[in-house]
Amino acid sequence: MSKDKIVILTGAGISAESGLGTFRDEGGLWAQHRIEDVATPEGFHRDPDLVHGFYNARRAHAAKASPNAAHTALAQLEAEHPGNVLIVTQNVDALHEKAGSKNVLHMHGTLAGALCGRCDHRWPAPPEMHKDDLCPACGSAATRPDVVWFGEMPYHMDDIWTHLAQADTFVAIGTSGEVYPAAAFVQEAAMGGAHTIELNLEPSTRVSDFAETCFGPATRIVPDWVTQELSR
Ligand code: BV8
Repeated sequence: MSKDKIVILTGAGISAESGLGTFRDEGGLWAQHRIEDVATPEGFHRDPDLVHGFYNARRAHAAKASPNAAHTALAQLEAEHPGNVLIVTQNVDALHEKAGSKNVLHMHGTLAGALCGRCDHRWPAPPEMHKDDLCPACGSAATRPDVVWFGEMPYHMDDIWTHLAQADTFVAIGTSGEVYPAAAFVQEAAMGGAHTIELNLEPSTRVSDFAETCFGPATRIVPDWVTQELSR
């Protein structure tokens, strides 16, 4: 059994078969809204009702969603692989945790979190958030979803760079490789000597950076890869 340190980056594609929309696929979330309007601080400032509505709908949808075979396979890998397994997810849903994964970093935040734009207080988000909600700590009407919008610094970046430098294997699952800094993780891991694998429905924009690729739905190719990894 290898004691490889495995770092896994997941994107919206791993949750697609759980019924949660991706961003850039046909009919995806960005097809219904412009990024600038719903996933930037400027868009939130311009129309907080629109942005709260966008995230309230996603929070309700995600709360009802169940993990699929890909999430479950990654939880099994964490439980049974003798080396360290870390999931860095771009996703704001909680499907990795619902599947049993413990070692998860949400670099773009979570739908389950609320943040005060005035005092930085964080608390569990209510099912619906509205622009007139008051921060439980400072009382300001400055509450927002605790997600990372475009132009904002993703969370846990120091930890993530350290783990990428130490990785023996880096796997990207269900991500188009369109958003930075996540899109650059494969190069960072490869520079540290990691073997790099892309598991995706179709080649991402960064496919040429990966040493190994496998294409198909995550619920098929991720369990297959985990079985192979655990038998090494
Ligand atoms: C930042 C919010 C720096 C929460 C999101 C170069 C360097 C650094 C930054 C930049 C740069 N160039 C541009 C930038 C700025 C920008 C950026 O990357 N822009 C892009 C559009 C070019 N990046 C940022 O602003 C980031 N911040 O860099 O800060 C900084 C420095 C100093 C000071 C301040 C800041 C912040 C980025 C975070 C933005 N927030 N989401 C939310 O609403 O969810 S990003 C958004 O896109 C999602 O969170 C998602 O995670 C992300 C990526 O999308 P994917 O997950 O890849 O999903 P996508 O739909 O694109 O693809 C799905 C894939 O799945 C496809 O490949 C498909 O084939 C596959 N698939 C589909 N079905 C299946 C499947 N695979 C398997 N099975 C299936 N069934």
